[in-house]
Amino acid sequence: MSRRDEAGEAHDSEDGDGEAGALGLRKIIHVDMDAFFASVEQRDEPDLRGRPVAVGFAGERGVVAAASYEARAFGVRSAMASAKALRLCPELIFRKPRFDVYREVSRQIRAIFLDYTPHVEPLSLDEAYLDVTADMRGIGSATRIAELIRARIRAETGLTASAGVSYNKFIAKLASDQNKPDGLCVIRPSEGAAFVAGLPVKRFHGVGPKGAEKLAALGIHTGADLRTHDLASLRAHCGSLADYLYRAARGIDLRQVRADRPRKSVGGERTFHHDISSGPTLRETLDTIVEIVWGRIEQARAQGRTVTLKLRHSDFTTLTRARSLPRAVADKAEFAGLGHALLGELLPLPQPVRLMGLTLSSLIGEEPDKPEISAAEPAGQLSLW
Ligand code: TTP
Ligand code: MG
Ligand code: MG
Repeated sequence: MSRRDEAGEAHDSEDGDGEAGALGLRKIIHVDMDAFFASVEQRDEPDLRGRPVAVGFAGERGVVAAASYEARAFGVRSAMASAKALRLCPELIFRKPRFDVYREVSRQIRAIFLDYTPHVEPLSLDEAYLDVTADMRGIGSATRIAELIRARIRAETGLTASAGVSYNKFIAKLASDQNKPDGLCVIRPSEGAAFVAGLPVKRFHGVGPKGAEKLAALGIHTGADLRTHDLASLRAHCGSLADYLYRAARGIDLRQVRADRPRKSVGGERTFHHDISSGPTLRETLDTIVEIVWGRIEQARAQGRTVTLKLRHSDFTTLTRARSLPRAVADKAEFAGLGHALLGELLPLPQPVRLMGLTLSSLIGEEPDKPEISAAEPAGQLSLW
C-alpha cells in the first residue's frame, strides 16, 4: 500500500529541451494533403480526374467541404455555399463525403510519419506537425525527410501531399501552403522574418476571417504591418492572440510539437456546488463517481493496479490517498471497495471539501513515462536543411 499527502497537484513537467529548443529553433515539418477529400474521390473514380470536383452536398443549403484544384481555378473554395460554387463553375461535379475512406488514408499517413519521428502532432485528418530535430533514422536533412515522406505518401496512398520545412510550427505550416499542390517549401532560420513579413495575416494559423477583419481595421494586412505594432497595442486589440501574433510577426514560435501521449490513468472528479463535510454525503458522491469512472474504464478496456482518491478542501489544498494491488483491480465492486476504504481513512474530515476524484492508474501494458524530447538529445543535430 502506498500513501501520499500533497498540497496541490502534480503537473506535467515541461519537456527538457536544448538551447536551440529554448530559442524556438527546431526542425519542424508540416505535411498537408492536397485538396484532400476531393483528391480521394478523384483517385477512386478515375473519370473525375482532371475535372472540377466538389465534395459536399449540392442542394440549396449545401456547402463545399473540399474543391479539386480544377474547381479552384473557377474560384470554388471550401466552406462556400454549393449554389454559389455552381454559379462560378456550372460543370462542377459533386460527390458526397466518404469519411471512412478519409479516416483510413489519415491512418496510413500517420503510420508513415511515425516511421521518421515519434513526435507527430495531427492537426486534422489531412495534416500534422512533425519534429524531426533528432533525425532518428540518420537521413541527414529535414528537407530530405520531407521529400521521403511525400514520396511514400504518393506510393502508398496514390495521393499527393505538400510539405513545409522550417524551424518552428508557425512557419512550417505557412510553408506547406506556399507551393501547393504537390509542393515543398523550406524556410531557413535566416529567412523566417522576411518570409512572414511578406504574407497576408489572414494566412496565419489562428487568424480566422473575423480576426483578419479586426486586424485590417487597424491597418494590419501583412506580417510587415503587424510588426510595426508593439505588444501593448496588440494586447489591447487582439486579446489572447496578442502574444502569439507579436512573436509570429518576428518569425518566432515557441510552441512544441505535442504528440499524443499514451494514456496513463482513467479517472473522473466532481466539484460540489457547496462544500461538503458529511461522511454519508461523501460516500454517496463516491458511488456516483465510481459509476462514471468504471464506465470509462470499461470503455477504454483499461486494467490497472492503483486506485487513487483525491479530495480538495475549500482552501484548495489537495489530499490524495492511493492503494496498489499486486494485480489489476478485478471489477467495479472491488474498485468501489478500494475507493471507500481510502475515504474511510480520511473521515472525519478536518475541513469541508469542494472536489472529490477517483482514478485508476498503474495501467497494465503502458510504457513508463518519458518526456517527448529528452534533455540529453542534442537539438539541432541536423546541420543541413
Ligand atoms: P484543408 O487541408 O484545409 O484543405 P484541402 O486538403 O481540401 O486543400 P489544400 O490542398 O488547400 O490543403 O482541409 C482538409 C479537408 O478537410 C478538406 O479536403 C475537406 C475538409 N474541410 C471541410 O470539410 N471544411 C472546410 O471548411 C475545410 C477548410 C476543410
Ligand atoms: Mg489539405
Ligand atoms: Mg489541412
